Amino acid sequence: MPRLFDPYTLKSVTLRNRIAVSPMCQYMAEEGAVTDWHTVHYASLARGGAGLVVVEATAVAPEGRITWGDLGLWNDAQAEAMRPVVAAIREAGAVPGIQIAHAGRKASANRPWEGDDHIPAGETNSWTTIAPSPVAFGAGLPRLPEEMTLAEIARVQADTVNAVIRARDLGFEWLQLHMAHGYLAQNFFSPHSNHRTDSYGGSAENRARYLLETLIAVKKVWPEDRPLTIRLGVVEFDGTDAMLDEAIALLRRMKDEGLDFVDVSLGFNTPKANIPWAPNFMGDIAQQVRQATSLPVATSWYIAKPEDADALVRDEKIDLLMIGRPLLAEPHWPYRAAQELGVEEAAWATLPAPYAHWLARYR
Ligand code: 536
Repeated sequence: MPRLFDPYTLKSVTLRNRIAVSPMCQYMAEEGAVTDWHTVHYASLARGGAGLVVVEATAVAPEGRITWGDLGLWNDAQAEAMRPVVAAIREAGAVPGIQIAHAGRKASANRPWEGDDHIPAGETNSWTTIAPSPVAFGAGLPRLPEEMTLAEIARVQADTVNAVIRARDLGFEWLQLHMAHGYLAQNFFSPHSNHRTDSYGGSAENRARYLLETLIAVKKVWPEDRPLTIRLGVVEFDGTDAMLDEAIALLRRMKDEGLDFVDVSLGFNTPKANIPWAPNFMGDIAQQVRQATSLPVATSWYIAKPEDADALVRDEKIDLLMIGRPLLAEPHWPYRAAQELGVEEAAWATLPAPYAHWLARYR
């Protein structure tokens, strides 16, 4: 029976435990580049003891940023600025991962604590948004995106490959392509946002084309021995259940093309969703995806109690826990979790020596 504090190996990568820091946007970048904020933030999370730290959504192109404060990897200066983050994560004993993203029709917004809404056209930090179809998200994000031409689709896919090359050369060992949360890939996948009549729209197969093609293109440049993963929105909670079946069919195709792992998440692609927020509510959905695809999975969302997290791993509903917000409150959540679960040795292994030495001595 696997447990939360057992190591986890995928391809040539071994994590010291099953706890992964979920990618969490900080919106603190300058021109897409890492600032001191990020280096301290990621060092702190890695020192907290997780096995894997996935750096937040990092845009493949300027118009693919959610806000002006998003990280990017569309130029070499951004890659250079990212180096200390990779080093800090590795130095703390965690594996450095990164989420590569394009925000599609949700781009050009204010930072969440400054409104979280679209910045009106013409104002500072506002830019033209692009998506599969000229359909706005709706409440809060009303901007009409421009419909992408076939050339623009190819351009964003090329940008994605170039960002992945930069991530690879920086030494990131775990790649997550962001295909969830109402951003560009999810815009293609969902009939809420994809009304195209060409080969990228219509049938489920056509709506999946952008995602599958992007994975195949990325596979060509991402090293064979490092995990190639995606975060996919598999449920929308919009009153229909077509999406989960379509997601499973897509994941099976992707597995044949070299996908190693899926982080099971939500669509967040319509404001009309009715999400049943509750502790562990994604666990059974993750397990369903795991069983139907035979891919290893992670999930997230309202999993904050160590015993719940350990149970999800023990019951083989998930292979890895992607934990986000509880770590903002308590970066050393893994240490507390190991203590609560009675895994004494693992608890000490989560801590850097200058902390562990003194905590072990004065108890
Ligand atoms: C989803 N979010 C996901 C983001 C950025 C902002 C918020 C992403 O994938 N880049 C979310 C929904 C509800 C609560 C917390 C987070």
